[in-house]
Parts: sequence; structure tokens; C-alpha cells
Amino acid sequence: PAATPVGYPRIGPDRELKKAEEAYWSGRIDRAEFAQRIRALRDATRSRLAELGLTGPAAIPETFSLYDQVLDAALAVGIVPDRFADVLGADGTIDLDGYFALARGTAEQPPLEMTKWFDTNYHYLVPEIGPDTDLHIASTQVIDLFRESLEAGAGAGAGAGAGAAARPVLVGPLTLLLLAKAQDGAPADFDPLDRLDDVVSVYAELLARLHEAGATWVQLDEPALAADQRVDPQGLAALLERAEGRLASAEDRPQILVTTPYGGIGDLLPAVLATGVEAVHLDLTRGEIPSAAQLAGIGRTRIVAGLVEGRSVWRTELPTAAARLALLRERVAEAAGDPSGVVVSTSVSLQHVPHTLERETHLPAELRATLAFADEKIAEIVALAGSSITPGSVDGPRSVPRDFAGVRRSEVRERAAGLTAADLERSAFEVRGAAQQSRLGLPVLPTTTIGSFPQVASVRRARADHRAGRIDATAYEQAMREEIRRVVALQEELGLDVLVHGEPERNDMVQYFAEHLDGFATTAHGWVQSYGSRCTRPSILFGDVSRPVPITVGWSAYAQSLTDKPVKGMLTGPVTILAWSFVRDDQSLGETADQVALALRDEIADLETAGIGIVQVDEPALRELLPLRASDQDDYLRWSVDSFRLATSGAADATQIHTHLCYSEFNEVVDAIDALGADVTSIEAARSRGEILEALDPERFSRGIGPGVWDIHSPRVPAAEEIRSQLAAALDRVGEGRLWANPDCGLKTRGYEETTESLRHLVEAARAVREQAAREG
Ligand code: THG
Ligand code: ZN
Repeated sequence: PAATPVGYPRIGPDRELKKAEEAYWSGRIDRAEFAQRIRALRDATRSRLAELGLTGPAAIPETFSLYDQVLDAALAVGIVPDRFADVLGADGTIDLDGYFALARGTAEQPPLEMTKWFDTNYHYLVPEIGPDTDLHIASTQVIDLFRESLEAGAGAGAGAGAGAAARPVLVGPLTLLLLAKAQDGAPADFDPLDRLDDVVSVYAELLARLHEAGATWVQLDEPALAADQRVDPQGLAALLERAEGRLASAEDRPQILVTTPYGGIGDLLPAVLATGVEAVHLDLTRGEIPSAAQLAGIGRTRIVAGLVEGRSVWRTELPTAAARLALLRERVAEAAGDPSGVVVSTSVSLQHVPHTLERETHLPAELRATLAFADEKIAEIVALAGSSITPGSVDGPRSVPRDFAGVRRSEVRERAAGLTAADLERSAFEVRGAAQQSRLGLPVLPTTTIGSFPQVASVRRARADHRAGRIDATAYEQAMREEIRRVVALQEELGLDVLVHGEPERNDMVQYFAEHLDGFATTAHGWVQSYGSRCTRPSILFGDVSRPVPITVGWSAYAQSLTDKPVKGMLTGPVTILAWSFVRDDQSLGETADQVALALRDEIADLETAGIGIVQVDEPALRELLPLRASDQDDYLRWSVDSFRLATSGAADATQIHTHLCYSEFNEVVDAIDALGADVTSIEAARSRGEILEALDPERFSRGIGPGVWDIHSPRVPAAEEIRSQLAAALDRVGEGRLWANPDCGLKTRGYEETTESLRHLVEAARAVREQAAREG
């Protein structure tokens, strides 16, 4: 084909995937009905893609997954950890319920661990492999889906638009093993890459079977090549030869396309070309157009040019992209003598953007004209591949410049331009610590929660009714206040030291702020998969950000009026607001983050005026945006840390600033966390307690710290004694005066019963440790 994307969203424009799965999991529909609904979703996707111009053999990538593409590839080659051995049938294959068991866990086994897919907001399941894992085709999904595409194409008949046979897609063997972890009990020196040759043998068998089924192409995704890895570039080049090189040398196979999304692969290109695969995809939005030298070994290999950004929502400057395409064609022609070997594509799979802009009719027309979601991006690659757009052409579909009202506002820009280093500084920690202690009078080992309380049905209903206009602002405020009153009373009864208002008014910690700040737009149907059946609806940050009126102050002040204990104000930090939104690309992320930070700075000032003495600014995504290449990380850490400091440094000495981070790779960014300068930091610790205690060296991290003592992702209620021993160990490590007692994360997804019991145990444990410490003097 002349144009083809790397991948396409699989949730369906109305989240059909989520709805079918939740119905099946709850037992509301049976397996047959589930299969029928999922098949209808895939058929609709194929028709849509054909309509958009992806016609001809192998133009449509088959990137459907019931849960996760990494899990699918792991099962295709039999990477099933021993702890799940019983999900395999007698013939060594896995069925639907076994698949969901790995993805979601069972009564006996926790699911595969989930972690972020490169620097996106998608989460994949981490395969677990050992030296003795029996590698074999445990799922034939990739072959079944290919056959289904053949059948759908034949059934639709010529001209009906359902298209021809799809291009099967699998995560490639190198990426699969680089993302996998050694299963529990594997020898200490075992590396999943030790199994590369065995895994490649199973891929070879899969390719032979695809070929036999009639597939002309297969796509192997190797995004690991675009990120720094534990193996150096020379090592990766050698591994490529053992993986794709060996697959390419087989006789019995479809043609192979290797994709390298999420960044430039730089000098690895010759090694990829040397494997002898028929096509190589490059992310040309992050990487450069390859040089003549890098293309020297191209032979007859086609280049699939990722010229259209697949992860943003902005329309492509088509004339610019056309110019880059022309340059690439020239270079390829020089190297290979055959300029037709360039195919137009997206930088990454379109799974990271919503399906279509078509239904977003409420968006301002000027903004809408600058946007492109998945379907519109497919139209862009089809247009670029056609002859209508040339570098000099003025009548090609040019993107509209983003210069309408709200994009650049002088008062926001002037304020940001006037910032100085002093705006990022507070007094010395010792000075503020003393002021805070004399104001707050907190006991040793203070107890608190991370912010949200369980979202009961009445709260969700009131929010929905208010949104739909079924209840007025007064009735809505009444309902929220009632819930806040309940939450404050519960915390007083439990004896917590620092209270929260519970956040009943928030659906999502980023969307809530986006809806209340200028510079953001919200979509009606713009869902994007976060993991499995779970989706978010990211806001679009298109313009200069400012805060028209206070956002959280009324709720926090109301909560504070109900109690003598300190109530924490709750804000989401600038980095997290950026990380979980679609952000403008016409200025640096640092500049945008500073605008968000200034809005938060004003909110903190207003909270202080309203009598709030503690403000928590959550940054759970601080680690998420960390660039994939070590060489880019310092710059990121500088602007991200600065934006947090800008947001929080206007606070008075006596105002205690907290932050919360949730991820397990605490050690990687511990210095950055220290540089945030928060007075108290709470972190998710349940899943890697030992390592985190290790990192809490007072020499490296000197302020207040609350390593979560209750894993809120699990429905289990921890016993008081279990919490007590964790707190005692942490106290040994960090010392009195710095340690806080809190759960891992917010309690939004838990029920009231388990929340109450767990918090009771938490308070009891903290008191026991306090008394013990007092006795020991
Ligand atoms: N908010 C936003 N982005 C995020 C998170 C968040 N990205 C990272 C992380 N948290 C992702 N985790 C989740 C967890 C749960 C859900 C989505 C992402 C979820 N979503 C609801 C669903 O799919 O049914 C829809 C929520 C809604 O109605 O808004 O449960 O916390 N922005
Ligand atoms: Zn958390």
C-alpha cells in the first residue's frame, strides 16, 4: 500500500470493548454473545478503515486486542508464568477465561504486573518468563484474526468496502523479552533475553502458519529500539540479527515489516536494514530523516515513513510533511535507485488518540479545525501518499494555524516572562518546619489519607444530574456538602490527625482542573484506552492557561469549618495535568507547565486566605513523562521540578506543602523528588517496600515522608499489627519527626466498609508505634 498506520484504537467509538467485557465479566452476557459483540466491533473497524482509504492487500493493520498487545504476544509464544500453569488446557492453549485470569488475576493469583508503555499513558502487562518456561504457540489469535479479515473481505464482496486481507501484527521478539521480567524463583543471573532463540523459533512457526493462511505481510513492533535499554546499541544490533535476522532468513513466511515507534532509532537503522526484512518503519516525528550513510544498506527494503504524529491530537502541517517525504524519497532513491519504496504512515499506533473528531460538534469551530483524531490522521496519511500534496502546493489540505482567541493571552505571557529564580524558593526547611509545627501541633507519626474517599452512588448520581441539568447548582452543592460532612465526621471519629474533604466533586483529578481552567477544551466522546477495559477522556490544552476564579477553595473551606483538625487542600500538580492531557505543541512543555503552575500558585494563595494550613499538590505522573533517552532526562527533570516549585513556593512558611507520587520506581527519581522541596511526600510503597525504605536514606531525602502502608489496589484489609510492624521498620530507617502514616493512594475506588476498617487499623498502629517510641525515650 501507499499509506498504512502502525495501529488503530480498539476500544470502539462508544467504548464497545469495555461495555462488552464488563457485561461478560459480571455474567450479564455469555461467551457466545460476548464473541458476537466483539466480532461486530472488529467488522465495524475494518469497514471504517476501508472507507477511510486503506484499501488493497495488507493496508489495514490488525491491531485488535481483548486487553493488551504485550499479553497477546506473550501468549502467542507461550510465555505463561508457572504460577498460572493451570490456565493452559491439556493441548497447551489458553481460552478466554484463562486470558482474563492473567490480565485481571484470580482468587488465588494476582494478575500480571501492569506498567507504562514507553512514554505514553497506555499500560501493558509485564510477561514473566523463566529458564524452563515451555515456549510454544499457546494462542493462535494472530492467525485467527487474519482468517477473520479474509472472511470479512470475501463476505463483503467487491466494492462493499470491507477491504482485503489485513496485515497481522505482533509485538516483536526483542521488545517482548526486553519488557518481560524473570519469573519469581528464576536464578539470579537469569535474563529473559536468555530465551531469545527459543522465542524466535516460536515466532518462525507463527510466521509459517500465517503464510500458509495466505498472509502476504506481517508487522513486528520493536519500539524497544527507540528507548535506552539495559543492552547497549552494539548489543541491540547483535540481538536484532538473532531475532528479525533469523526470521527473515526463513523461506516459509510473509514479508516482514519491522516498526520502531516512540522515538528515533538513530544509528541502529543499518542494523535493522541488515536483518533482511522487507520493510522498516521509522518514527520521523521524533527521529530525523535518515542520512544517505544510514540508508546505505537499504537494498530493496521499503521505508514506512511515520510522518504523521500518532499520539497528539493536532492536525499535521501537510505541506511540511510532504517536503520531508520528498526528501526521504530522494535519499532512498539515491541509496536504492527505487523511490517508490516509501510508504506513508503514523509515528506510532493511533491507539493513543480518540477514534474520531466527527462527533465533537460542540468544540469551537476554530479549535476543531486544528484537530485530528485517529480517523482524521488516517485521512492525512492517505492524502500525503496521494499526489495531491507537493512541497510547494498551496491547495493541499493545510492545517489551520492555531492563533484564535485564547491561544496567546498577553496577561498570561507577561506574568510568566516576569518570573525570577526567587519565585521558585521558599525559606530553609528548618525555618518553615518550625513555623508549621507551631501552627499545626501535630503528634509524632501523624496520620492522614491521600485525598479521595470512596465515591458512593449518591455522589456519582448528583454529579451526573448536575452535568445533565437535572438538578440546579444549589441542590448539587447541597449533595456535595452532605458528603463532605460525612467524610469529615468519619475521620474525626477514626482519630486521624490531618483530614481531607474527600473530593466528592471530582470525577478525575486532571479533568476536574481542566474543566475549571481557561486554555483547556473537553471532548464529549474522546476516550482513549488506559489499560484493558479502562479508558480516560483526556482534555485538550490548546491555549494559554489561567484560572478565572478559585476552584477548590469553597469545598476545602467548608470542610475546615466543620473541624478543629487541619484539613488538607487538594490540588493536582502541573506535570500531572500535562501528562494526562493532550498538550499544545507550539511551545515547550516547560512554558506550558509554568502557566499551569501560576494558576495553582494563585489557588494555594486563596486556600491560605481561607484558613487552610496544609496543601497537597499531587504529582503521580512525575515519573511517567521521564524521557526514554537518558540524554533527554536532565532537561525534563529541570522544568518539571521548577514548575512544581513555582506552583508551591508562594506559600507562607507556616503552610505545609505535601505531595503524593504513585509508582514503584521511586529510586530512579529520588533526587528529583527531593528537589521538589515539598515539606511532606507520600508515596505508593506496598509493591516495593524494601527498595523504597532503602532509598529513604536521610542523607538523600531529608524532609517528611509517608511510605504507603496499605495497598489500596487490593481489597484486602490490612491488620493493625501488619501496619504497626511496617511503621516500626520505617521509623527505624527515617527517624522520628519525619515519618507519616498513610495509605498508598486515594480511596476513590474502595468501599466505605473496608476503608473504615483499614483506617481504624492504621490509626491504631500509629498510636502503638508512638507509644513504643515514647517508652524508648
Ligand atoms: N486520570 C487520568 N489519567 C490517568 C489516571 C487518572 N492516567 C494514569 C492512570 N490514572 C490510569 N489509571 C486509570 C484507572 C482507572 C480508570 C482509568 C485510568 C477508569 N476509567 C473509567 C472507566 O474506564 O470506566 C472512566 C472514568 C470516567 O468516567 O471519567 O476507571 O486517574 N486522567
Ligand atoms: Zn498514588
